[in-house]
Amino acid sequence: MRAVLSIGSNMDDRYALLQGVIDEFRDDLVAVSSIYATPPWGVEDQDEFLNAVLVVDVDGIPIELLRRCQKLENDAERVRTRKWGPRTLDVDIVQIRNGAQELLSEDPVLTLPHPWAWQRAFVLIPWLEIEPDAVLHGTTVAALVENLDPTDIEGVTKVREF
Ligand code: A4P
Ligand code: MG
Repeated sequence: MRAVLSIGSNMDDRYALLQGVIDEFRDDLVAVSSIYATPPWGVEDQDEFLNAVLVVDVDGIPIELLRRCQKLENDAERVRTRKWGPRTLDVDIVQIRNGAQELLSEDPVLTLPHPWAWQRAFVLIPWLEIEPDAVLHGTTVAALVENLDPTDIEGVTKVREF
């Protein structure tokens, strides 16, 4: 299966934390976006984030991928203080596909696609960079980006490549 992962960090050595995710998935990597600096979304009184999106090709079932993502978060000694609050590392599964088929799940343990992705510039813009034809909820990611608030789009700035 193919999975689109969104990774983010706004604490400690943000570059190293994101690089650690790339290293973990190095054998499964299909594509990886540049690193973007992004203003905090949801809870605004916290530091700037670095975000990126990767596409991986993995075997196994979706919950195993979620556990792998959560292990990375735990290894980063992430402490959960508050929803949408500061974090050393966040690894979210945005979408899982089998061929052209998008997996849908309303299970709170693994909701697919990720419930907020469609309105998050920090997910959609890096994703568009690596999959210009991507589709989410039946809408192209390009169209979702066009519908974002222009200030949200401007806030997401490319910093460098991995
Ligand atoms: N979960 C359900 N579906 C998924 C999925 N598709 N991918 C469950 C990953 N996890 C999923 O997550 C809570 C629960 O979501 C987990 O138990 C998992 O089983 P969490 O990581 O413990 O809590 P959280 O991350 O604080 O909450 P939440 O709602 O997941 O926050 P988000 O959506 O991760 O947003 N602003 C910028 N600029 N950049 C960011 O990266 N990130 C967030 C966090 C907020 N603002 C941001 C950024
Ligand atoms: Mg999360």
